[in-house]
Amino acid sequence: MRIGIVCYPTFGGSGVVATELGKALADNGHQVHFITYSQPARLDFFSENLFYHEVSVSNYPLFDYAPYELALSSKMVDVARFEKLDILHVHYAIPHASAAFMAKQILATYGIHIPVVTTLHGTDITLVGKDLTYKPVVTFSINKSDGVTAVSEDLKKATYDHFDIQREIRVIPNFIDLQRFSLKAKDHFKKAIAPFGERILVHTSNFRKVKRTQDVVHIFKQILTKVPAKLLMVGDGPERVNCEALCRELEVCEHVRFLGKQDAVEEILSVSDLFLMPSESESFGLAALEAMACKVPVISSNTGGLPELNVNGVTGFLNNVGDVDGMATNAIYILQDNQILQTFKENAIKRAKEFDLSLILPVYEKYYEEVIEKSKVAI
Ligand code: GMT
Repeated sequence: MRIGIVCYPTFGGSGVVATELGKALADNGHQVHFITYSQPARLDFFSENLFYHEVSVSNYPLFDYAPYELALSSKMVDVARFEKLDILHVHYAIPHASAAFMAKQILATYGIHIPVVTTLHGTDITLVGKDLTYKPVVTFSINKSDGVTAVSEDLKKATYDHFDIQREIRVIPNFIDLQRFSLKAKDHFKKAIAPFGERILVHTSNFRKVKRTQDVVHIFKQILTKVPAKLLMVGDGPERVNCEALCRELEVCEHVRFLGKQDAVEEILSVSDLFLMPSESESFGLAALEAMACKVPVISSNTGGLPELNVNGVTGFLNNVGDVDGMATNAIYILQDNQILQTFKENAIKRAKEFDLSLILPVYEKYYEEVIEKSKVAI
């Protein structure tokens, strides 16, 4: 199959899922064409089946806002025509689904009919998408896609709850390449962070408000009263500066390290004991799955799709959003006892195996085939 993938090229979850999916499809013999405004963060190697087409937006003094969506549609038309794509798969509805709709209409004038699959990832529905600024366009472009997937049952439900959607949405969860994530922990790295065998807690995100990163620091402060520990904060974003200030205020700086954006997150996770994800909303929680794949149990909020991944009392614990005390109590329970920690670690990896790439890739492939077949009938 010749597949066009449109996504955000950044470290965000939707971009990671799109890139890992494209790489896996290419490994499986498909020709994959990425269409984005810069090289996706994880598209870092050469493969004969992988292609990257950059969308460049030409500016003009008249534009306060350069029309990215038009440039994207034009690029989709160009790539679809000349690379003879069979399907376009867009990740994150805004603005990719409406740009794909536009491209599809233009392609039809050349007698080319290409089905579009839209994958809903999270805030494109739960936060940004339902804002009235975008809602009519998001609703329209979801209804007009030839296939729509959501990364959890909860996100599917939220889409039906918030938008007037007349079509089927298929749930295909996030996945993990367990081979990449089953690393042996680097002892020297662990020793450098926790020289006296302290427990290592970790949080990875893009430090947006929705991640409630300050809760991470509050939880950690409480953990420190019972368990010697260190906290690794991985990633960057608008909330980082507030978290750093909070660390100073709570006098925990000597135990916290802000590592910024990291490519090899698996190396950090593999030395960690517990992952903290107190998000306000989380459609799936790919970062938590990555932690679990490295044998790291998860303390998370019980919002969105997280209960579909993190099993309460088995792979970690789930608490209400903002229940810092509850999260700290559960974290201490796991960390205080070696045997309990070990059991949670084993459970975490066992659960992660249910989301292995080898299980989810064929689901996407079958879905593409199904959508292509259906759209042939519709022509
Ligand atoms: O919706 C977002 O915040 C953006 C998106 C991203 O690109 O970072 O994250 C979402 O997609 C991930 C991949 O499907 C999910 O694992 C995340 O849970 C989800 N984030 C939220 O729902 C906040």
